[in-house]
Amino acid sequence: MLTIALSKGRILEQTLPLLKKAGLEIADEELNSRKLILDTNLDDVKVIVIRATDVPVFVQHGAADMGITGKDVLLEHGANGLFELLDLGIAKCKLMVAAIDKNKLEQNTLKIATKYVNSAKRYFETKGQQIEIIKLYGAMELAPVVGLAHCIVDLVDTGNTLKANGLVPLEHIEDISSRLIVNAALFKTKNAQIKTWVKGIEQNL
Ligand code: PRT
Ligand code: MG
Repeated sequence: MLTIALSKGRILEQTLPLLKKAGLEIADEELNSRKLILDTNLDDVKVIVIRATDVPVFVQHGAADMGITGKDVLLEHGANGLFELLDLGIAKCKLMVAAIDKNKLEQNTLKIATKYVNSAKRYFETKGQQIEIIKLYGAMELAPVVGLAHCIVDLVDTGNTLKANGLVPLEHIEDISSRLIVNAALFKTKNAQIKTWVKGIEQNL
């Protein structure tokens, strides 16, 4: 049996066509049900659909053999107990620094609102910039506007969200896309089965 952990939301939408091309299908009635473990067209493959941030946790602990989640999530989680096997090239965006104006970044201690605490720390550390992190779980764009922070570190795609809130993208931290990850130990014990899936997906990218 192989269990694959998928990220719900926008990543899932773009993942399903990739899996289908590799021969794995999940019926709409399964996807639309309230079940957390979904049957597929294959007897020996099950799928769990969970939050993107939970995918590396399930894979790291072997509760899922493989998983698909965003690079942004993996940068925060760390590589402990898992391997990143494929860049799927889906759900692409950029991790960026944004503020109301460029000169807001000129601070002795820069106040940064973000949910990407580790990535933000790493980025500003290499720049030698002293920072204070204000951890938020959503609506980051609000923070500079209400004076909670000097800037934000967040994902940017079209830039429309920033624009709508009077912010401008200023510094590029990382290119983000979704990745196929695998449990490091299970990659050895289930190597043949996992490699077959990796090849099947890779061929159709
Ligand atoms: O929303 P919820 O808290 O339930 O879960 P989630 O945010 O984890 O799920 P979801 O479905 O939003 O998917 C998140 C994952 O999709 C991220 O981890 C990324 O890997 C990937 N992704 C790709 C994005 C974006 N593009 C993206 N643009 N995730 C979020 N955004 C948001 C961004 O945070 C900002 O609010 O979209 C807004 C910016 O978009 P533009 O087009 O206005 O620039
Ligand atoms: Mg979201």
